[in-house]
Amino acid sequence: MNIEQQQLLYLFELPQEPLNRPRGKGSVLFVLENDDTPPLVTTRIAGSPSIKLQVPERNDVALQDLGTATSIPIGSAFSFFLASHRRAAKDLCDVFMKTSGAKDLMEVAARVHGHVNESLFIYAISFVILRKKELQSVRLPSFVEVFPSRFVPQETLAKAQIRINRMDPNQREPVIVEHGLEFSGTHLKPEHRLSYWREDYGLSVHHWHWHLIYPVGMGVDRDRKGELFYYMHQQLIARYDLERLSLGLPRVEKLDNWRVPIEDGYFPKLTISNTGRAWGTRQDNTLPKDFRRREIGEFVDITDLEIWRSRLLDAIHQGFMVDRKGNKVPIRDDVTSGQRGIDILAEALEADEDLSINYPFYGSLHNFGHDILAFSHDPDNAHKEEMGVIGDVGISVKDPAFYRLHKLVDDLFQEYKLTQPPYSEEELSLPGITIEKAGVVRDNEADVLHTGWRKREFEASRGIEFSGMPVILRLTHIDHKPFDYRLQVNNNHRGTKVVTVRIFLAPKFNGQEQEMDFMEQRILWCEMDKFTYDLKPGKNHIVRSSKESSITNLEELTFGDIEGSGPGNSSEQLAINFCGCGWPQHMLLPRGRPEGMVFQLFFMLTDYDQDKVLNSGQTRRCANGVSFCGIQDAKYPDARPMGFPFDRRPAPVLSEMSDYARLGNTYLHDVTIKFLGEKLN
Ligand code: CUO
Repeated sequence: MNIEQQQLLYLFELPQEPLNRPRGKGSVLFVLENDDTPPLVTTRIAGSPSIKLQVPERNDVALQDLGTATSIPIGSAFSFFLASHRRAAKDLCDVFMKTSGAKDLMEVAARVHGHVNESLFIYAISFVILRKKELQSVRLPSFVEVFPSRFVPQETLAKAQIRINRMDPNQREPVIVEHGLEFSGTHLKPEHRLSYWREDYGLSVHHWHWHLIYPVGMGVDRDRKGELFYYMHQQLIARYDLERLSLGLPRVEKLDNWRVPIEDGYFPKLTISNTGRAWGTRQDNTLPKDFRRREIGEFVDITDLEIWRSRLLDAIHQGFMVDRKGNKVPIRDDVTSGQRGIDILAEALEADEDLSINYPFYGSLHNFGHDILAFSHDPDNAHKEEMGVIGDVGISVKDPAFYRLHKLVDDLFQEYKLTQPPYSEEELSLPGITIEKAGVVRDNEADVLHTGWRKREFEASRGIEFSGMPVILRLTHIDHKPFDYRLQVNNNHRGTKVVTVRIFLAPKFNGQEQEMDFMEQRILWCEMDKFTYDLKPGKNHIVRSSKESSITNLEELTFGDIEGSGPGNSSEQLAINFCGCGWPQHMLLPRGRPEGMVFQLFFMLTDYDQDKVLNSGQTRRCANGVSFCGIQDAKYPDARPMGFPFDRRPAPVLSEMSDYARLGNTYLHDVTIKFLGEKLN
């Protein structure tokens, strides 16, 4: 572990415990000069710390300099969907951003630790590490280990503590806590059959990390940020629908009527920031109400959401938005300079108050949508209840209502996309290049893929103090057997041709078991991979591993991995420039069915000369998840609209998938996905 990493890693450990408690399994101690917090009296941790991190008094870090950062109570929820909380985050990040180097940041952060909300603290320090060039080598430990209480019910964690209290004090064997498969409910309600997916640890971590890189209201204006908000969430909804169809459930329905009760409740049974404070719950058939939280300083009416949606639809159908000065700004995706229409629309819809073309007029439909749902059980604080998880940027994906809200958001984006001109045959084809054959191979078997359950372990005792005893979380999650894509491609040019290979997956049949038409299948195509390839003249055999996917992240790095003592192949992971963003690799495939479910793979080769963007030798910090996360400090690496070629309606001459498949540079192929449950090897 390098020195920068060592200085910052332990700020993530035990976020709610005073900093003068030992960390790193007793090997690390922050020594705060002139600190009056009483030292820890009882502990089972043997030996004395070998690493002492000295924290001098910092007169430049007075609490009054933190602005609104101290306004969020310690132990309560922190929501990036609330403007007042975003301001608090901005104020704290500004203080941290002024530091130079890991030691300086560690000292400042250590002085702030314990004075600000724990979730806000972890957010701000993560935000700064990801943005500072000099901290490039510092890795963030898994969110699961920092906040285990966001993933495992309080009752289960409390039982682990009771076991420890009754154990022989000399025992050093870790206590194992199992969690899954039923997660938050029983199968009595059909929606609970998908709990394993919504409550997957990797999905929450992905969503948390994505919003950390692409935040609103933080002065971050990254290349095509708005478009990526649309695309990443569109793909998330498509993948959710693939999972629903696998289970025989209907596709998710948009939440477009806020005046009727929301059928599905949600009871997370989790606590906030490892404290005893519980997340709010929502009963079945809760009627959304106007949001009136004086203590947070935020108010919004259902009518506001309706007005903003209507204004956004007007803009989409009229082809322009109106800026703060009353000027008409056209929204189109086929522009050669300036912002694409999808970017302008997304910044107004999400909404980023600084980047929205007209925040007072178009409002903040998506953010306040989260808030109204998060507080629907206690909109005016009459019961002093905490927000629901849908208010938390990490674990909002656990709540079924999240998908209904985001289906509404996606519906608006799709409405816009349908106004864009279809791609011509010329834009879709690539003369001289033919895919002869393409498919997948797993364990020497062609075109049959396997999914099932696996288990993954994390150290809960890195986030929660269990009297100094190690506690391991063993989480059950969906996974699949790795496989290879294989393509046989003919290059009829005389020289090498560089192409982009695009691979998508969609179900072949809809909920009524009918073969889907183009428009039904269009928004269900999930990106599986995208990479460049140098085609030599003549025949080419391309083999690509599913593990290399352009959308996925490698496995989560634990504290142990970063320290070099983890069970995984940490050296291999750390050798790669790893930023932790990306769809979880273990969720790359939809579940399929025990008897097998037919999906279609779509392969497409396009001209890299037209796809490439000029990044002028920028160093690539993150090697993974680029399709959903972009590249740090560089432009998004594909000039085409995100989701190409399925982001638009088809041209009349190419109205079915079979028309697409007749282009030489594309290939459509059936594949079966079998769910093996516990038998996945
Ligand atoms: Cu990711 Cu609503 O934007 O949760």
